[in-house]
Amino acid sequence: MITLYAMGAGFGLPELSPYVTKTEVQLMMSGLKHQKVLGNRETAPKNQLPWIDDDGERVGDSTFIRAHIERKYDLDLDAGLSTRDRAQAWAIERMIENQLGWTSGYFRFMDAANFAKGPARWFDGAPEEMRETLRQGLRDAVFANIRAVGVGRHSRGEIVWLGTLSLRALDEILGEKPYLMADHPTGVDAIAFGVLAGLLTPFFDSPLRREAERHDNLVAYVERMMDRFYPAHPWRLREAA
Ligand SMILES: N[C@@H](CCC(=O)N[C@@H](CS)C(=O)NCC(=O)O)C(=O)O
Repeated sequence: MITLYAMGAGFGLPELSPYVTKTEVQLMMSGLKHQKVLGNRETAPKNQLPWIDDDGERVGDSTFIRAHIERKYDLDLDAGLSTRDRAQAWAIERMIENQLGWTSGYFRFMDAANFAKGPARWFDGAPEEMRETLRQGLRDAVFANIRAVGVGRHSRGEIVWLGTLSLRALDEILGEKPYLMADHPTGVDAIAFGVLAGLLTPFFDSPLRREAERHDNLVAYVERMMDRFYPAHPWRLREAA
């Protein structure tokens, strides 16, 4: 039995973390029996979520988790894709994780209003005298990471511009197709969905969310993935339809 260690639902999303979403969706795609529990970074093999415990085998990082389940259970989440399509899927995934995800994260953590209504609330249960220090510590740590990858060195407007380029690229790649690489979801759709849903959730306002909302095909794509993998989740786009 596989146990997925996750952040859990929140911010209008079925799962707070785009990377946990990626693994959860890929586990659903695989058809493997699994359970999801709340995890803790301190006890995770790579000090990040997601990680899985597969019958005592601990695997950290969404990409290594996918490789593990594909190898161990003889699965291929990109079945039917050509070698060239697989190469493109890998490049798209790297763009989403290494660039778009950070620009999205910037507005979740560095925008004061978004931080206050979102991540800051994780410390509501901490002793009052420690609360602000813990909140500031999280914000500083996330900003150090965003700066280390380069995105945090740019102005807010430049970060919107960078994220917009990735959104335009995804719009072009998806076009009128139902999923990024095929007429059914493949591995890369899991992270594309996770990051785009995190950007489009109405819980947070940001200039990048408004950019994403301009792309009708990406908005419909998130709704399609939500319908397929989280049909019970009250996603606002479903309500509006
Ligand atoms: N490369 C990792 C990224 C995972 C990741 O960034 N997880 C975040 C939650 S969304 C986390 O645990 N961050 C805590 C930290 O970096 O200290 C993966 O693909 O799993």
